[in-house]
Amino acid sequence: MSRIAVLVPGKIHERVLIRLKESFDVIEGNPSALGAEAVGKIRGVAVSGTFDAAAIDSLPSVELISSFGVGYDGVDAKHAASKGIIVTNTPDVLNDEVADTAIGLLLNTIREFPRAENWLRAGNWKLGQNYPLSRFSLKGRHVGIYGLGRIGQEIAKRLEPFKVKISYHTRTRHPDAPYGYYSSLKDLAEAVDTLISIVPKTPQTHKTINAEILSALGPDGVFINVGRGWTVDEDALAQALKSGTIGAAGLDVFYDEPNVPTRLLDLPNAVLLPHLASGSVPTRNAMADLVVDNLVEWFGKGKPLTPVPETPVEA
Ligand code: NAP
Ligand code: 8YV
Repeated sequence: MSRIAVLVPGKIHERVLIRLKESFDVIEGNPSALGAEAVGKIRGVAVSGTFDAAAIDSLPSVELISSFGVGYDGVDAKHAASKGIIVTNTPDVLNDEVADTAIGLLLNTIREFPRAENWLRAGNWKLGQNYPLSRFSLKGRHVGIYGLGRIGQEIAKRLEPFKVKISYHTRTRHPDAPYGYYSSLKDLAEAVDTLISIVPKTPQTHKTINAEILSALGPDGVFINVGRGWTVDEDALAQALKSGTIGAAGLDVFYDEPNVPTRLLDLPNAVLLPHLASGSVPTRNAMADLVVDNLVEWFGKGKPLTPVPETPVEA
């Protein structure tokens, strides 16, 4: 008996391919290179990155699109839902890794550890010099978290032992959260001196970190982004860092990855990482497993494990 066909349209974690091949007929590459009969057999997709409306429409028999990553902004989930097609993502299994990265990036940005290491490697220490004292300290800061979802909550929990004050902005208040709530991002930015962004890429979050918000954060302000580059007006951020409108920034994500603007690369007060917040072997393996397990569960038991909110089935 022939097995169910699953399309892998582009590059994906190797473990996804290995595990998929245990249960499915895996078709790799662009479906436009396949004949109509082969395309018609594809019932599942495993994708890392983009799968737009046209790609969805090109597969007449597709039932489930399993997306690698918790952010599924590359997949047109609304369009899929309108056709009764399920989209799944990989929530929760990466919360700890991403929250740990946010804390590491925050400390690197505030205490300048990457710059200090470069200074040591350049031979300055043995010349009898001392690395300059960092301008900023985490001690006594008021940290605002923009997005208190699965990952934002883990970031907040990790911040508690640092004895900083913690506040947040989301559209929906979390009455049980022991942190200050601000119903607007502007009010949050005015109240805090440190802002961590961990919101998804949506039409509502586009360039919401703009000149006004950065100015509200102030000259001692530190901005950290582990959410999506889409959320930031990078021109305004580079200008704010250069002019001293804010003090420093730590960024794991960028507007047009992997293109990091020169105006950010040139700044000494920006710590820049290549979108690696979930990038450890164990966490990426767990994400890969969840991509495959969603397909296995759907085709085996008729119930996906982690459908996205737009999708027309209950979790
Ligand atoms: P989540 O559980 O869905 O949480 C999202 C949070 O953002 C919620 O608190 C939500 O609250 C808030 N939010 C959404 N839209 C908002 C808006 N317009 N204004 C204010 N708050 C808004 O998602 P998650 O699992 O924590 O992941 C968050 C995002 O992090 C992902 O979507 C992904 O883009 C990014 N991410 C990045 C990496 C990386 O490698 N750097 C890794 C993992 C995830 P309300 O709905 O109440 O507003
Ligand atoms: C991944 C992420 O790096 O989960 C997300 O939303 O941004 C990261 O964990 C990405 O999805 C893999 O390409």
